[in-house]
Amino acid sequence: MNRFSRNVVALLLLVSFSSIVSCSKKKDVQPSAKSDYDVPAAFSGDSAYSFVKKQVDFGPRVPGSKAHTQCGDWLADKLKSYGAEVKEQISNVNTYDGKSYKCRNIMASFAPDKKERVLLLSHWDCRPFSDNDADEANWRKPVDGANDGASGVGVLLEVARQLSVKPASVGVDILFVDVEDYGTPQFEKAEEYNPDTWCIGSRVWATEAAANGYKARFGILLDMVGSPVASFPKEMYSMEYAAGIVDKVWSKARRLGKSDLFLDKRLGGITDDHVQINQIAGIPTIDIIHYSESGFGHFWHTVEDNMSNVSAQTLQSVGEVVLSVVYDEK
Ligand code: AHN
Ligand code: ZN
Repeated sequence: MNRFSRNVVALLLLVSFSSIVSCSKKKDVQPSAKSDYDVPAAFSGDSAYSFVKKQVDFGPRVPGSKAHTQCGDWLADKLKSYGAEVKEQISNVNTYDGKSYKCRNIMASFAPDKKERVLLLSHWDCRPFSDNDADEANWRKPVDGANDGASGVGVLLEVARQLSVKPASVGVDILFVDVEDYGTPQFEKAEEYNPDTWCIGSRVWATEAAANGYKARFGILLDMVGSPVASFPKEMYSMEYAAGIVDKVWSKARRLGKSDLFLDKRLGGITDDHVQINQIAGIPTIDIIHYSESGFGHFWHTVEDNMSNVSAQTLQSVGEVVLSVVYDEK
């Protein structure tokens, strides 16, 4: 073969190879029609994972503990470092056991002067009890809260980092609420289930938001979004108060190929922070929360809620969906 024909063969190989590649690519990424596929926002699941681990490394962020104070300081500093205006709402609250704690809600505002806003939130405190543990000896130990608490916060810290690089068209408020997970433990047999013992920080925040006339187009709560075997059904209160937002987020997830996580299936209502935001502040807010007919996962409210039950891939998927929804708001 002379040099010319060698070049022709090489060129032909290149052309046919790239057409194979582009052909298989099209098959992989296009579920049906061309317009049915969205490009996801840039988001690093590894970065989110490192933010989850950082929180867990402080120790259980139980109200009143040193780990709680240290982690709260770190969260506020981190949000400031991304250029957000950070405000803290400190109040004294009483838990089911009659104890009093300093409740510390932390809110970061991106583009605080914009009228059109989106609210993203997670709880950052840890449950002081592992009352769902099979071993009774663990019931009064706090959870590490890798999935229950740290996962949502980790995703939202990475959202904040991305917003510092590429701002959204609308203003974005990232809210970390405190004292969500101090609800009456199962071992307090005398106590009736009382939903008011949960979600104390978000109730404080929503009450002040209502008084101050705070407005946002919608809110998205992230709760337990890190499990390697996560599934997010359409939660009942989210459907009741904000069906259009559920549709917006689940449609985005479908167009990003994440329907294995964001299930097209309705399931029962969960007592969670979004209920407070809906009922008290009147902001249509949904809950992206991992649960199924069998509960919140085998590690939920046990000493197993640690980094071994957090996946960078799940964090990546949730972050891509949420941030892509935010960037779509004009
Ligand atoms: C109850 O179990 C009552 N609510 C679930 C909300 C929750 C607890 N999220 C995290 N921990
Ligand atoms: Zn919990």
